[in-house]
Amino acid sequence: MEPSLVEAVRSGDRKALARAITLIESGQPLGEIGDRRTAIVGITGPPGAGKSTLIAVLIEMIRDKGETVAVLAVDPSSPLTGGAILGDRIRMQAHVDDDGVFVRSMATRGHLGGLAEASSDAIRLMSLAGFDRLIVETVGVGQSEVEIMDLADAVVLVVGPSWGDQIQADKAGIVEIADLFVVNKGDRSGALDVKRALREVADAGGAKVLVTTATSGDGVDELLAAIEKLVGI
Ligand SMILES: Nc1nc2c(ncn2[C@@H]2O[C@H](COP(=O)(O)OP(=O)(O)OP(=O)(O)O)[C@@H](O)[C@H]2O)c(=O)[nH]1
Ligand SMILES: [Mg+2]
Repeated sequence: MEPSLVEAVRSGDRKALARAITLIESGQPLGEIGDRRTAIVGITGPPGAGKSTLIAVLIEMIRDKGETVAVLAVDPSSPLTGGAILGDRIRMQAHVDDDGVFVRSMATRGHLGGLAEASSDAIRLMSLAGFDRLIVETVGVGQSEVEIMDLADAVVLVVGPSWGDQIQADKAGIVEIADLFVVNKGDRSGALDVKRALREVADAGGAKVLVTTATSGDGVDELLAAIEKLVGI
């Protein structure tokens, strides 16, 4: 990519960042851009678990602390769950004119270079742009998610209260790469059973298991604190 554009991104130019990501989406390789500046927090999990809803609450909390935040949602919004795309959720919460929030979605299925490569380039670029926080949302529990999450400094796996049976059958290994587990929809029955099942796999690696209710915000402050501890501030 054009060095002057990369330099503009590094200097904090949000329009340049948006343009550079569009170029990546159209297949342009990023190349070497040097070290990242912002730690990458990956939030992944099955469709409809509540990842975007949680991220919208996290954005509120991060902004309340006076910090800036960028979010990349890779392949957002599964048509199966009817989940709103993250950008819509943020707009609903009136961050559309807030310069301290940058939200971008990337639909990359069928992308020439593959889902993992294009999104990895976009993530590296966003990490250069000088935000205090960087969150990446991916949907699913497959190999692409594992590849994207390889880039993250901390991986949070969000599941819903019906995910118990899936934990042992996790062939792609997303459970193994998670640093923190969240059972969302704590207001629904079954959440505590899933927490117990996750405990067994989490304990070995020392990862925490939290329960949240994204729609009410319950437990999300503990989630933010746990994330901050993982990426070290
Ligand atoms: N009852 C309940 N519903 C929730 C909770 N969190 C999210 N939801 C609902 O679950 C649905 C999916 O939420 P999303 O945040 O879009 O989930 P997602 O994991 O981002 O979904 P995809 O991006 O499509 O995979 C929406 O209708 C939310 O309102 C919760 O804590 N409790
Ligand atoms: Mg989502």
